[in-house]
Amino acid sequence: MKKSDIGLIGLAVMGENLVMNMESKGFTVSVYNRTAEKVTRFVEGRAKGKNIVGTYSLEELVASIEKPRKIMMMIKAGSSVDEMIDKLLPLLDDGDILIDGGNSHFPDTARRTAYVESKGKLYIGTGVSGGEEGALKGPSLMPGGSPAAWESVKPIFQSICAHVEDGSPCCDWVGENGAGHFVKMVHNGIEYGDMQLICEAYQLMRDLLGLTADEMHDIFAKWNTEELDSYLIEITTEILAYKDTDGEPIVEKILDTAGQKGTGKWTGIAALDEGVPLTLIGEAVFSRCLSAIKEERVAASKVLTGPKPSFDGDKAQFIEDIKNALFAAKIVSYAQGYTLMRDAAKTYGWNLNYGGIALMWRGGCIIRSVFLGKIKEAFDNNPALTNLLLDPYFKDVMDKAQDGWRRVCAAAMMNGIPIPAMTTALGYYDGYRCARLPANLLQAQRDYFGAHTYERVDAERGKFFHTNWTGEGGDTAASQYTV
Ligand code: NBP
Repeated sequence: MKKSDIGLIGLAVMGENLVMNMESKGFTVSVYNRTAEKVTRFVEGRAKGKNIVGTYSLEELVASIEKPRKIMMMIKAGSSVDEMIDKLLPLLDDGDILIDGGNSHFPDTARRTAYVESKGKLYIGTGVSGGEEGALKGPSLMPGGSPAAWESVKPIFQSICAHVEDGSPCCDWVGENGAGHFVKMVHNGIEYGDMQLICEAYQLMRDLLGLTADEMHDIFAKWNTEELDSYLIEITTEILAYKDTDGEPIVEKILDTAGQKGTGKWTGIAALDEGVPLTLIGEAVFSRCLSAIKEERVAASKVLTGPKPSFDGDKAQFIEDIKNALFAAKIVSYAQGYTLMRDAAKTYGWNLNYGGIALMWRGGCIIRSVFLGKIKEAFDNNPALTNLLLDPYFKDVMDKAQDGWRRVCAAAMMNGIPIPAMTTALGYYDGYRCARLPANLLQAQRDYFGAHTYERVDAERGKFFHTNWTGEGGDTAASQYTV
């Protein structure tokens, strides 16, 4: 009997759909699940009559796959992946490939790659984005790990992934060890930022302009035909039109407390570790935290005062301004996310292809958008681009969008409407283009209380000075350190 092209462990929503996708592209897939009934249910249900082989032990699974074996785990991230690796390794031959398609944290993937390689096998940790539908019809795939594994896995991954209009696959090799999961983590962080920005646009329209869900639906529908054309704007448009059984918009009946699974938090922590100002994603994570303390907010709303929102300007102009604020802040978010990837690549020795990453995100995943095509062009034109904001196309957009963006931030502040992501993005933009920040005073403060020293504008970089500010401290300076 012909052996399978690949094996997959974990028949939950993602695993099942990926298997169906692989089979539909002509691959024979062996499947295994810890709870055996799920294998039976799958092979006798959705998988019936297809080139899908049910197996009931890891030994049976391994024996059914063509060498070098490729086994993809789509199981709950965390210690279950380590346990599964330890069960599989003794059953495999040298050169076989283990693939983790779960949402694993990138340091775990780096550790597992080294561990599996030390046993003579190869390892891939791949980001999979696009949810259930993406898994079935074409996800964005971001593989990293052992480079030697890529040639064997590439034909499968590049045929099951999403493809953009010109046929390019939304999947390419990202880099060594944890690079694939790092890029997926940043993708998720950017997703948090994009969602928060859309929510802020919605709050401005609802609470300042007093628009109805139907009116907002029409605005988002129009935006989805312009620069903001994206999956998240598209689903927002549909959500705003969706009515509950009583004919009222269901969105207004949903409790305003956001959940999170941790990948936004990981992105923020990675940015703090790298010393990269990833302010927008940080605010997006904190906004979810603020939303979660609903009871506390309700109590505070009865105690703390602020302005009553009122708008008597040109509504159509302000809606255009909100669009510009959303677009400009989104560009800042991607500029920050790309800076994080660039700095992490230096830290971890990855040779990341930034245009290629934009292409991987261009289709199949939650942040897919027309705009990512422009990011690809920017990095194709200049692979060493320091910051997306400096690309001529994006500089031009910022020039044109910023008047409206500033008006929106000012109006929100004056009317007491919280738009932390849009405003922090503006703070970053103004800080990044500021040749002289007030950090001279900050350095003076540090030197005053802790003799931490400072550099001078009239001396070469790297030369440090200390002032005896009070006349009481000595001339001894603290040692240099950077965080
Ligand atoms: P879940 O994350 O809910 O995991 C369920 C699967 O893990 C089941 O097959 C379960 O087997 C298996 N499993 C568990 Br739980 N503990 C196990 C263990 N110790 N040993 C072996 N198998 C174990 O499934 P999912 O939502 O399909 O996601 C799969 C992975 O893909 C996760 O890492 C997730 O973060 C990631 N992901 C999910 C999405 C999404 O939209 N859902 C998108 C992208 C990535 P059982 O049937 O025996 O309990």
